[in-house]
Amino acid sequence: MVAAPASDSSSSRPGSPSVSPSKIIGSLAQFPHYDCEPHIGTHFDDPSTQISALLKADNSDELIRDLATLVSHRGVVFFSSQDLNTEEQLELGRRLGKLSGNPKTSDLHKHPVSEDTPELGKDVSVISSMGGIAKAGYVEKVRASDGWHADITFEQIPSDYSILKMHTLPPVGGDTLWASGYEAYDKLSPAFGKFLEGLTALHSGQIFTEYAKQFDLKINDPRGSPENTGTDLTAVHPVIRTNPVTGFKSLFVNKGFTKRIVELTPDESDDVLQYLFRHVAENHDFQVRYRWKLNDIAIWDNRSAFHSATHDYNAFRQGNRVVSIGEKPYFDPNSKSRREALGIL
Ligand SMILES: O=C(O)CCC(=O)C(=O)O
Ligand SMILES: [Fe+2]
Repeated sequence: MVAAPASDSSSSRPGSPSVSPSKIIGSLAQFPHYDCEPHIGTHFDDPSTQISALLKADNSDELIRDLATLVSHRGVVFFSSQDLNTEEQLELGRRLGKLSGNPKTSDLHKHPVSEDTPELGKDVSVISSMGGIAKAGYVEKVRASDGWHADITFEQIPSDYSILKMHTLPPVGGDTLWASGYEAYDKLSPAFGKFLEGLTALHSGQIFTEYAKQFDLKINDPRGSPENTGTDLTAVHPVIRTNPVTGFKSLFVNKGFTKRIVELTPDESDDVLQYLFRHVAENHDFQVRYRWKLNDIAIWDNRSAFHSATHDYNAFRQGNRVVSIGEKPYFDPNSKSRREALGIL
């Protein structure tokens, strides 16, 4: 068992496990929105709702804390046509984590191989069709579902939230998909879920070590936490993780970075991981697919949602991503599944 460290008890976080669905939206209820799918995704689709205004509002701490809570419950939240600039995106990244209770030592992530562009700095990752980290390890003609991952799970202290703003889009294509880690857990049989709860898995960012070698880059260090240091981009995390904001159990292995379930034989590990990767990729009842428009923003919780880009276009596509660092992943044996906590049958 991987127990919750005392300082990270879910009871000191906003959004306790007993929160009712109508309370999840909190102070954001005043802005037009709808749920994209039953289990994942909420969209603030009216361009009069601007995150830049939330950041400056008198009750901005309440609004941003409620936004973090909403993202943690819904997996991903979309905002249409945003004027948020890079400085504000960085501010949002810092405040989402802090207001939802991440450790004092957690800051914005510096990607191991992010370029130090003078205009953007190392706290922003450029997500580009032209290359860079979004294309590292990408192979043409592999199954599109090969791309499912959660961001930077190879770090000792991985990410809580990612914020992606797309400023350049192809005329059609380049959608992104997200999948719910909560529903992925809830859709397993109770017996299989219990079996996974005792296990841990090795995550590796080897593709970025290779990328650094190929382009003669120095691995950035430290990367948003004093514990995210050095050039060994591997970490062991629980297979089922408790999200500290919601208190819900989530599946926490992903095709992009998870290599091995530590307690199983290599053959057992390969088969169980293959099953779980297919479980995420093939259950479109807990996925949402987002068709981007210019300057839209997606904010997701990497602790309990997976995502995958779609490489189906032949044009320039680019956005800026800010990733914040959360807490050391843990499994609280007393935590509930989402369906159990919300009373969803
Ligand atoms: O390009 C996309 O749609 C998503 C890329 C990605 O994985 C990310 O921004 O974390
Ligand atoms: Fe990603």
